[in-house]
Amino acid sequence: MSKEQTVSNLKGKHQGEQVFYTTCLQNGCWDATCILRTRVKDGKITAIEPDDSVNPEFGREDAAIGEEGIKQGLIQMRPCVLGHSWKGEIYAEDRIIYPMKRVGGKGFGKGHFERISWDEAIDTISEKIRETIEKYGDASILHTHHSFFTLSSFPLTPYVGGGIAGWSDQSTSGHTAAEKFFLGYDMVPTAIFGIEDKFPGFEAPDLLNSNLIVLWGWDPLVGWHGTVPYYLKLAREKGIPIICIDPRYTLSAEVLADQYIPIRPGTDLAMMLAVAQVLYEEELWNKEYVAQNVDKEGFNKFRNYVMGGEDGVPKTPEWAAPICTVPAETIRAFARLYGTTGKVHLQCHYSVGKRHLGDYAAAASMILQAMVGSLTGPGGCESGSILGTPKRIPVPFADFKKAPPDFWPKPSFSTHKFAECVLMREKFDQGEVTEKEFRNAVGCPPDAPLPNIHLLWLDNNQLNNHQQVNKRLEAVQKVDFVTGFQWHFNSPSVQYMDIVLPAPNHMFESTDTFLNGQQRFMNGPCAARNYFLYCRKMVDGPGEVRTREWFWTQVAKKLGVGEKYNPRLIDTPWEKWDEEVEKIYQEGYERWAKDDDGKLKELGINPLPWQEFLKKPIVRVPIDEPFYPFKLWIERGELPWGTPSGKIEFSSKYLETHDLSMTEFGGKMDSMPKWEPSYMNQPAYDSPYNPRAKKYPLSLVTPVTMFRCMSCHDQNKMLRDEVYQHRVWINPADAKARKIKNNDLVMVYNEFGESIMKAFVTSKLMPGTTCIHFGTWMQPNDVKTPTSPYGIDTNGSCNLFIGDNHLPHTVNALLTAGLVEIKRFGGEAR
Ligand SMILES: Nc1nc2c(c(=O)[nH]1)N[C@H]1C(S)=C(S)[C@@H](COP(=O)(O)OP(=O)(O)OC[C@H]3O[C@@H](n4cnc5c(=O)[nH]c(N)nc54)[C@H](O)[C@@H]3O)O[C@H]1N2
Ligand SMILES: Nc1nc2c(c(=O)[nH]1)N[C@H]1C(S)=C(S)[C@@H](COP(=O)(O)OP(=O)(O)OC[C@H]3O[C@@H](n4cnc5c(=O)[nH]c(N)nc54)[C@H](O)[C@@H]3O)O[C@H]1N2
Ligand SMILES: [Mo]
Repeated sequence: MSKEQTVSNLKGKHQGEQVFYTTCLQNGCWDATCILRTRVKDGKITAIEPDDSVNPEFGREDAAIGEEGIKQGLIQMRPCVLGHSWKGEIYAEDRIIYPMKRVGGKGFGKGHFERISWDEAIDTISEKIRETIEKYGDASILHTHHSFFTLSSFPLTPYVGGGIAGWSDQSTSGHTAAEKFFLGYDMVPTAIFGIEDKFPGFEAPDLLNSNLIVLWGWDPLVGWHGTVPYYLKLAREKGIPIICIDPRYTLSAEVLADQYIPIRPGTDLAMMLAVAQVLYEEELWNKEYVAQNVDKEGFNKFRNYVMGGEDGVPKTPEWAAPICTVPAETIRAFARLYGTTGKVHLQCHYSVGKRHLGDYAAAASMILQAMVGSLTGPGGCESGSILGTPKRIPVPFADFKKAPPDFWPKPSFSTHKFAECVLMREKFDQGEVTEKEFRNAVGCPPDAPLPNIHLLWLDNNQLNNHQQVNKRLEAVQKVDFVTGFQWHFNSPSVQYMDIVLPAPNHMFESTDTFLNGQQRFMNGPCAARNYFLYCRKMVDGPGEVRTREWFWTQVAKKLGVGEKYNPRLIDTPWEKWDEEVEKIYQEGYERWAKDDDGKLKELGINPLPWQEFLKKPIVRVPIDEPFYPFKLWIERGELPWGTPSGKIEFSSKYLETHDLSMTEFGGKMDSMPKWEPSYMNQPAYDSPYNPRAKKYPLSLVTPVTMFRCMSCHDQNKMLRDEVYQHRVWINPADAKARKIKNNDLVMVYNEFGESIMKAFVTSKLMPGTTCIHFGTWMQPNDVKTPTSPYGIDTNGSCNLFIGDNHLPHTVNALLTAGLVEIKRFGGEAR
C-alpha cells in the first residue's frame, strides 16, 4: 500500500469522530491532572491520546519552548499508561451495568446477583438509610469513598445525619502526625477545606532550583504522574545530582539516580538520626536558618539525644549501619554532601510514613530539612505531604445552590479501623470491653459519638485495599446492609454487597463531582496549578448506568431533603439530567468569563464563548516564579509554624505536656523521633523486631505499580499479563535458600493470610525483603483453612498479610508493610 493510501485509509477511519478532553480525576492521580484527549465515534471511545493543548507539534518540548517556557510550566500534561488504558476498564466484559441485588448469600462462592430496577434500588436503599438512622443515630453509616480528613463523604449526612466521619487517611497519615506536632501545621484546613493558606507543596519547576534531590522511599516515575517526573528528568539532564534511598532498585533509581542507596525497610529513622549526628558533630547545620526557625530548647534536647547524652549511645553512622544496612561511610558521605550543598529537595514519601516508626521517620526528615535550611525557600521541600500549592488561576464554579449543612459529624474513628469498629462494637455491646478500651482501639475522641456502623457504603474497594483482609471480611458480614456504586463484578468488595449499583466511569461517562465535591472544572492540587480544564461527559454509560448525583437526588427526595440537597435539579428526569447539569456548568463559566474583578484580564486571559471554549476546554497561564513550601507566609515575613513556641520543634512541646490517650490518638507518642525498635514494648506487626519475625522473616513492602491505580485496572486486559505480571519479588539469596526459581508457584503466608502466586527472583530487591505490588483483587479458591476462612487467595492481594494493630498510639496507619514467609507450592494459580 502506498503511503498516500495508508494516510487516506487512516483518515477515513477517523472520520466523524469527535474530540473531548478529560483527566483521570482519580484518587492518587488528582495530584497530577494529566490531560486525556479522547476521540469518540458512534457513542464509543476510540482512542485516548496525549495533551495537545500546547506545543502540539513538538516531541521534546524543552527544545521548543526554551528554559523560560519550562520554568513557566507551559508544557503538555501527558498521561501515563493508566490514562491511556481506560478503554479496558470501560468496555470490560465484567462491567456492572444494571442495579443488582444479592440473592442466596453474600461472599465469595455464595449466592449470586439478580437484576433489579432503579426504582427498587432507590426504595430499598432509602428505607435502609432511614431505618439505620432511626435505630442507631449518628456514626452508623460509613460511606468509604473518602470519609477521612475529619469528614464523612456520605452525601446526605449534612441534611439527615447518620454519617460517621473519619480522621487520618491512607496516604499521608504518618506525615500528618509529624507535621502536626513538630511543625505545628495541619493540612486539612488548607488542602481540604481551603480556609487557610499554609500550602506545604512545591511547583514542579522549583525542582530546578535545587542543588541536590533525594528521593527517600519515593519512586515518582511510577507513582507520581504528570509534571514532577518530567521536571526530575530535566533536573537530571541539567546535572542536579539525584540520590534514591529505597529497599528496591526502582525505576526512578534506574533512570534518575546518580547514587542508589539500598536500605532495610522500616529503618529509615536510624539512618536519619545518624545523618543528624554528623551534622551536629561537624557543625554542618545552617546556623542562620535554625536561629530563625527552630525552637532552641528542642534543638538542644534533640542534639543531646542524638549525641548520646540521654542514653549513652551516640547515634553515629557506625551505630546506624548494622540497623539499616547502609555502610557507615556511605551515611557519613551522604550527611556531608547533604549539609554542604545548599538547597536540597529531600522528599521522604508516604510509604516510609505508613509503617512502624513511620511518623517519627517523617518527623526526622522534616527536622533534617530544617537543620540544613531547606524546609522552605526556592529549591527546598517540606518532605512528605507534598500536597497543596495555591491556584494560579481563578476557576469557574457551578452553583447547584445546595443548602448549607444542618449537621456536621464529629470524627469518630481512625479510617484504618473499620473492622475493629464493627467487631469491637459487638464486644462493647456485650460488656466485654469498656468504652475507654473501645475508644482507644479505634481512635474515637472522648466527645465524639461511638462508632456503631450498620450501613456500609462502598464506592471503592476497601475490603481488599486496607489491612487484614480476612478480618475485614469477617466484619463486613456483621454489617446489616452493604451497598455502593461499583465498576466490575469481580472485585472483592462487590461480593459482599446486598445491592450493587452500576457506577459510571466518572471521567468519561458522567457529569458528577468527584472526591470531596471537586467539580468538573479541574485544577489539580499541586505541582502545576497554572491551568484548568473542563472534563465534559462524552459517552453514555452502558446498560442502565446512571450518575451518582442523580441517584442521591432521588434518595434525598424520598427522605424529604431534596430541596436542600439539589434544589435546581430536584425535578429533572434522568433523560434530561446531563443536559441540565451542563447548563449549570455553562452558567458558572459565563459568570467567570464576565471577569467582574478583572483578574482574568490581569492574567492576560481572553475568555472564549462557551461553545468555542468546549472545543478545547483548557485555560493555562505561565508560572512567574515557582511556588515553594509555605511561600505565602514567608513572603509576608511571617513564620508558618503553629507550634506552642511558634517555631519548628525538634522536641514537640505539645507532646511533652499532653497525654494523647485522652485524644483521638488514644495512646502515647514520644516528643522526639527516637529509635525504639520495640516501641513502648509493643513491636508492631510490620516490625522486624517483632518476635514473629522468627516465623515470618521476610520484610514485605507493598508499593504501587505503573499498571494499576490503586486497585483499578486489576482486571484490565490492556495491562494485565501481557505487559505486567503480578509476582512476588524475592532476592536470589532468599530464593535459593527456599529452593525457589524464577516463575515458580509459591505460597506467601503469615498468620493473617495465604496467597498462591508466581515468584519473581530478582536482585532489584534487598535480601530479607519481599515485595508484592499493591492493588490486586483477592480471588480465593475454595480451599478453606484456619488462616484463610474464605479460601486461599490466588491473585496476590498484599493486604491479606498486613496486620491492623496499632502501637500504643494510633497516629499513623500501619498500612504498607508486613512480615511474611514464602515457600514453594505445587498447585496451580490463575
Ligand atoms: N498494602 C497497601 N495498602 C494500601 C496502599 C498501599 O500502598 N499498600 N495504599 C493505600 C492508599 S494510599 C489508597 S489511596 C487506598 C486506595 O484504595 P481505594 O480507596 O479502595 O481505591 P480504589 O482501588 O481506587 O477503588 C476503586 C474501586 O472503586 C469503585 N468505584 C466506584 N465508583 C467509582 C468511581 O467513581 N471512580 C472510581 N475510580 N472507582 C469507583 C470501582 O469499582 C473500583 O474498583 O489503598 C490503600 N491501601
Ligand atoms: N502508578 C500508580 N501511581 C500511584 C498510585 C497507584 O496506585 N498507581 N497511587 C497513588 C496514591 S493514592 C498514593 S497515596 C501514592 C503513594 O505514594 P508512595 O507512598 O510514594 O508509594 P509507594 O509505591 O507505596 O512507595 C514508594 C517507594 O517506597 C519504597 N519503600 C517501601 N517501604 C520503604 C521503607 O521502609 N523505607 C524506604 N526508604 N522506602 C520504602 C517502595 O519500595 C517504593 O519504591 O501513589 C500515588 N501514585
Ligand atoms: Mo493514596
